[in-house]
Amino acid sequence: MPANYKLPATGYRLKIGIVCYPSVGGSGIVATNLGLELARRGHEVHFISYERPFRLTGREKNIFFHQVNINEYGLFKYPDYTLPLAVAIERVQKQHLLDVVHVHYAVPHATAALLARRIMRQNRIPLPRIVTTLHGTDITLLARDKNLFEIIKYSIERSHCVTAVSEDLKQETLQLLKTDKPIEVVYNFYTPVPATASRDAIRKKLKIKNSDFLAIHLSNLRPVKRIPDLLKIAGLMKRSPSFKLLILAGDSFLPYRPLVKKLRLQNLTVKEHVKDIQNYLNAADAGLYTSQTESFGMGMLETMSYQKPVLATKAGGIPEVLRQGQDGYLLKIGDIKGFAGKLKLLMDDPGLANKLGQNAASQASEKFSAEVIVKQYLRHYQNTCGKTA
Ligand code: GMT
Repeated sequence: MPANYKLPATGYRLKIGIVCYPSVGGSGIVATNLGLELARRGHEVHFISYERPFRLTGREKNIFFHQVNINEYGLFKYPDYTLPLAVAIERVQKQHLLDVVHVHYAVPHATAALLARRIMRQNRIPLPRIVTTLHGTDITLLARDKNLFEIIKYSIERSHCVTAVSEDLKQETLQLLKTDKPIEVVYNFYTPVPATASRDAIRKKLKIKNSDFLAIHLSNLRPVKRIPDLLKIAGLMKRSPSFKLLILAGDSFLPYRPLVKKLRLQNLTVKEHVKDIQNYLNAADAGLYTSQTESFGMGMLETMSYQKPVLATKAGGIPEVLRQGQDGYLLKIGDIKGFAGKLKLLMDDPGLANKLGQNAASQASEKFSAEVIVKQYLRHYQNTCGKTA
């Protein structure tokens, strides 16, 4: 570690580049919050992306944003992002001499960072270390694509440090890529934001009673979330008139409208692109997640942070986040009746729902807080930088 990074009180002041998708699901949120937490601890953070992550105002101390400019040349059928990103990383390195470039997603981010490093070497610029965090989709979906497999494996194996957001994702990566690359598990973290609207005010807005039982789901509605299962559960719950389901959709709900009509659902409210999710989580009674797979499950963690019990599928890394019978219940994928049964159980026993919700919030703050997780990333950065290139 170069001597000039040592600060008397806070230890090393690292210069960290963060490459992420600014607004895609949980990974963008985790990367942005990580940058904010690092900056708060005195490190210098440089975000490199095609857009400023939406949670950044541009006025935060120790945070810089570098935009990747993409040109669409008529000559090429498809615009390319990897090459301008590599050039942007090289440019930032030349100006700021980063210690670490932390990329979220192997492709195209780690690939671009590795390419940038080749250019830096050629240009005799000091080299940063590459830390790659796997969030799931790059393995569970993209690595199964034979057109991408080799580049994903290469980008992971050539990174100086690789982290995965759950043990399940780590194991899946090792098996699928047939690699013995060391992978560190660093879970996601979430810091709850205080609600700015009361439970009553939100319920009034949703046109539901205070006594209604409100289950909440938040996601980008990708097929992997099994939204039809969610709707079928709401269909079974028509027997309990006080049951209501709220979906906070990160994408258009339109494709699911025909099923809503077919099931004649009157107990469903959908809100698209909500920014103040904390107000809705605060006003809910439980979380409902029916995913086919989930490397971690940020929506679940967010729900748990607001003291709500969660019902979710026993899939991927979810059991590492949600403890069966303690924070809520884990059910088989597609077990519509099972989900409805557990919802009924929580509705009939508010004491139980409350206890599970309290446990969920403790689990969220003890295992998945910024306090716990940011330290782990810093340790990996420092270990990685300590080694010679
Ligand atoms: O799930 C998605 O569709 C989005 C994707 C993302 O890039 O945010 O989510 C993945 O990363 C999240 C953050 O680490 C995890 O919480 C999600 O479980 C993971 N999604 C899947 O594995 C399907």
